[in-house]
Amino acid sequence: MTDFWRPAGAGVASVLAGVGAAELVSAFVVQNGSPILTVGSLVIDLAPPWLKEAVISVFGTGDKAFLIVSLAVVVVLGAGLAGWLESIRPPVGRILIGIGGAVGVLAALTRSGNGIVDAVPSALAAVIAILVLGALIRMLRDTEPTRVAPSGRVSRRRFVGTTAATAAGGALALVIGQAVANGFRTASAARAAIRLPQPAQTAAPIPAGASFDIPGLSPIVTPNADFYRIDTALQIPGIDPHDWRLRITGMVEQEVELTFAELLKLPLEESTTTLTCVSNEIGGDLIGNATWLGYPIRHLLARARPSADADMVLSTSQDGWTASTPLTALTDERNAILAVGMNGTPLPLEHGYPVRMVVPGLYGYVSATKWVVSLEVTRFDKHTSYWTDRGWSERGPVKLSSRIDVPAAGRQVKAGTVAVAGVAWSQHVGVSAVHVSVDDGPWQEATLADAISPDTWRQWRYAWDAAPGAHTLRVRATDAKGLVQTSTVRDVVPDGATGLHTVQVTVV
Ligand SMILES: Nc1nc2c(c(=O)[nH]1)N[C@H]1C(S)=C(S)[C@@H](COP(=O)(O)O)O[C@H]1N2
Ligand SMILES: [Mo]
Repeated sequence: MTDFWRPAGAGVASVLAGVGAAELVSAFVVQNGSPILTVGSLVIDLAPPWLKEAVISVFGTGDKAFLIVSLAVVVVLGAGLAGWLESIRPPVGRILIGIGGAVGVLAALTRSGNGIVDAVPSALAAVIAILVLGALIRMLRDTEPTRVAPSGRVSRRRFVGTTAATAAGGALALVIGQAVANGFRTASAARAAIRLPQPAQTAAPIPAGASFDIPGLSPIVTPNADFYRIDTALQIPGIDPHDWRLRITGMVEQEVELTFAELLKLPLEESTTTLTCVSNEIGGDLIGNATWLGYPIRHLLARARPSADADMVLSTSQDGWTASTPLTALTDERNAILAVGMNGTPLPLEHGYPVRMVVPGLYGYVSATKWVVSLEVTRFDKHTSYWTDRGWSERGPVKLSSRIDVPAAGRQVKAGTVAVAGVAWSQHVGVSAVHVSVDDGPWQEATLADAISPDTWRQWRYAWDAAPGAHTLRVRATDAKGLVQTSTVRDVVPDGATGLHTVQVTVV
């Protein structure tokens, strides 16, 4: 093949397809693995200071744009070269692309705070580009005349059309990926700049006696980084707080609209509340306890004045997820809040930044709307919500439950006194007792740590005199109203699991 432009075009189209797909994947899955920006950052790190200064003095604040454009030029030239080389000396073109991909992977792995996943988009870009280039060059070969097919087996026009379509698809994916990632970056930057106001009312202090010092026992307050995350969001909504609005509409006398700045000026209150997912299996870890900073929803609803026959509030997130919460749970004296802070920081993006709902006593699927933007006052017989449309119960009060954290299931422990410990919860009612049974023996009373409030879980411990052999430990909680946790085993669908957490351990 003596042609230059056609194979060079195939090279550029292949790389566009690869990079486009990778940008899309990085925006939706990895969050910060954009191959273009990763390599760009590496270039910034490696560039000698004189070059950086020269670029800044010429381009000023356009220095980043200059970097991206230069990078794009280098990539396009390299891709064209790879296409041409592939047409005259396969697989040299594909090897060149592989080297480009390796630079991306290396750049991703050497950024501080990055892990293996961050290298996935660059690797993916290279793999896709190599496959596409192989296919396009094969197609190009088939356009050449042979003895049996004097005008080639594939028309040139078809090759050009396929190459153009590949390039266009890649470019589109790249633009979409960048747009999505940009929203996320804007939100992250805005979050970093936020100073949360001092609470007008601080949380009930966490008593020193609320925590036992037992390795492996869940900390009484769950650090944000360890807090379970459950949502339907493939891409975490990137909301600029300047654009955020909450609208209260529906069966109200007065519609209410609130900006983020207005929300922060209201007297915010701190409260510690344990959040649980209805999908939490017995013994599961879809539960966490945090100190939230927020504004009581009941005050906002009082401004809106719901009509007397309303019984539900349909909350909607920016990405269209909905929850149906009993109106009374938002207007009674419990601490149902619009939260802006979590354990002393603005809400993490994945936990609903800038604003989410937290309602003590209800499972998340009927109450804890993250990225919340609207509250529609309505009726249960008029509207359903995301999970109630999918077979989950209309009402979702949290069920009394308990969990053994230590010893962990399957663990070997030394004979003698063994600390058995865990957590128990019945949000908005409170836990009054926990009992442990060894090998189906009598229920022994465990020691409870101090309660923070009825809205939070409670640690417990039991000193077990363990003899060698295989043993079964079981836990059972009693709530503040005297209800004893049931041993009846029920699945999480439709309104939360029941049963007793049981672990097997070996004592040696
Ligand atoms: N926007 C939105 N909010 C949501 C959800 C969701 O899918 N989308 N899931 C809910 C469910 S089922 C639970 S259990 C809690 C989990 O909150 P977390 O991820 O902060 O722990 O969020 C709730 N809020
Ligand atoms: Mo959930």
